Amino acid sequence: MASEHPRANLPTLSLHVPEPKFRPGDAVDFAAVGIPPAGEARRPDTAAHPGDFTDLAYTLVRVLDDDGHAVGPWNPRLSPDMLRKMLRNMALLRAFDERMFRAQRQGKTSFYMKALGEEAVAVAATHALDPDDMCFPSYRQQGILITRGYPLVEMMNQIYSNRGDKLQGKQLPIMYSARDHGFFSISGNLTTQYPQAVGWAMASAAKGDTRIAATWCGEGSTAEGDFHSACTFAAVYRAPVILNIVNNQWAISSFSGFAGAESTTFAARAVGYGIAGLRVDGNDALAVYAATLWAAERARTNQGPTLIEHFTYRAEGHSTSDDPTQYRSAGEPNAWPLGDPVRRLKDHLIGLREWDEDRHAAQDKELADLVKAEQKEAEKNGILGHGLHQPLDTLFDGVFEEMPWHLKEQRAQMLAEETASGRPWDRK
Ligand SMILES: Cc1ncc(C[n+]2csc(CCOP(=O)(O)OP(=O)(O)O)c2C)c(N)n1
Ligand SMILES: [Mg+2]
Repeated sequence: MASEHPRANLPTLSLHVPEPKFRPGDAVDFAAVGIPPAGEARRPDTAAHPGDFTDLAYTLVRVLDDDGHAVGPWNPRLSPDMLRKMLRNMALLRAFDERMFRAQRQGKTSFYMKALGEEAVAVAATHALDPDDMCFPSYRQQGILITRGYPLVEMMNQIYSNRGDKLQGKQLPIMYSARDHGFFSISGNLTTQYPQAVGWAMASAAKGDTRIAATWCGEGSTAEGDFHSACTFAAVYRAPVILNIVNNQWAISSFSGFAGAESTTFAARAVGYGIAGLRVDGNDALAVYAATLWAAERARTNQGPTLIEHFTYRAEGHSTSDDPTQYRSAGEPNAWPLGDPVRRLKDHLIGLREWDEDRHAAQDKELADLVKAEQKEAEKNGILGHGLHQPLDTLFDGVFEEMPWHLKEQRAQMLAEETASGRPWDRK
């Protein structure tokens, strides 16, 4: 006779629901985060087969040691001038973020996202790429534009959605687009940039071009289907693309465990696809630079894609709409074992006797003044809440090369209604 439960001798099934180690109020100890010594990871030839160095997906490529020395086979041996340039761009990114965050708090824009603690990821990678390589970023790689010399005032015009905004207020603040700087339009829909980057890289190869593509997404975004279809295409066609995962431990209030971090590394995703995979200390500008240069060389010589996990930490809230004290321990940022990327590069330069604290403080002041001056310029074009900055009829521009008939009709209807309402649309 059947028992009440069809298989009463088996345990009932249950699900594992990940839980972060530390919640608000908890003391933080990151000792369980395995940090291998700098200089330990091997550096394979760029022509090596991905299957021959899968170990690099489970360790950390690190160049800067705890004393600020550059050690091991990944040391890119950059000139002091180059190191100073990189440091300056990272510090400029930090100054820019600080100022724009404050502008949001002052009600001058509706939204901002900082990259605090992650400055090395975008800045060092951009220095290692060629200026005409095509970037497909997420919303946290404003360091690409800053490193490529995109005018800060243009970034601010976009953040303010003002008269000077080249995107005519059509994008959420910080979702830049700069074709002439090799910076693809940012999308709020997570990970759409991945298949786009792979498609662009495939087209570059199909046309016999020499330019490669690079893309970035957060660790949480690797859970999107787009991530996986992009990896399949990149692997199958050996597309000349660098696939970056910025593992900053958090996806708004969800910790990395919800995207799979409890079971394996994000770089290990590469192994299943047969893609070259590297796991890199994302707070070490020299490691990020070296890994990107290595991946770029693979792409340029038709060795195919490389997936790089940048192991880092999001030191502040997800965006100006977020309050991280509600879901994580306030002790986390300071306890993060890989330190502050700006301080680590600064210490390295000081150790080389190519920099000092006074010069650094003077540079910080100079950069803060520069950002302030650019902000003043941008604000001449308007800020949030000071009326409509773009004529209403531009609402329909710039989407289709030729406007379809139904949009023409809608535009005409909108303008007719505006006129009939007696309120002039142009309230600049
Ligand atoms: C398809 C989609 N799903 C959800 C969201 C909402 N959302 C915006 S950012 C974000 C977290 C992303 O985290 P991660 O990929 O780790 O990137 P990070 O913000 O840490 O750089 C989420 C869930 C979205 N914008 N698009
Ligand atoms: Mg994240």
